[in-house]
Amino acid sequence: SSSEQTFIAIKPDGVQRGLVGTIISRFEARGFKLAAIKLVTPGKAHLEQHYADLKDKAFFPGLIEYMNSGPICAMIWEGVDAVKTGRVLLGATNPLASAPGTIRGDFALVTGRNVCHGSDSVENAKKEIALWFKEGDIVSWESAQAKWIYE
Ligand code: YYY
Ligand code: MG
Repeated sequence: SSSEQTFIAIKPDGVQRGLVGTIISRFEARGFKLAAIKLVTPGKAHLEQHYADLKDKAFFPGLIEYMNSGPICAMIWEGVDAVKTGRVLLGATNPLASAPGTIRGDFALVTGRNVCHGSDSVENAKKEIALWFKEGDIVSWESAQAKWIYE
């Protein structure tokens, strides 16, 4: 679909393992444009809201503890089909099912330490962006590369 925004987060394991630059590079190199970025420890209530759809799952408490265990690099990436293509760049939820070349397929082994988050639909991307960012934190800018990336 046309140009859209997605919410991508590097989870505490990704930050601790020094993968912030690598993950940013993959989105940049693909042609996506960074619209917002911050390093945050938002706390349990915020993380429970982010994963509210999963609150009845057995893994939920562990998931929240893991997400609350260190800083998260929260980002908005923008471009054509950013939501679906962002998920392709991340790989499958279970890293063992992720193809090499994906972030999880290259840098993770288990679901509970899968390094990164990406919105799964345009609707959820909008919700997540609103949860993680204030409007003033989101930058609208024209990339000098755009004419070389888009026809
Ligand atoms: O969107 P995605 O992150 O790929 O998976 P979700 O089904 O939304 O689950 C969110 C998050 O929860 C996942 O990235 C790891 C964790 N999780 C888990 O620990 N164990 C599972 N069986 C499923 C998900
Ligand atoms: Mg999800």
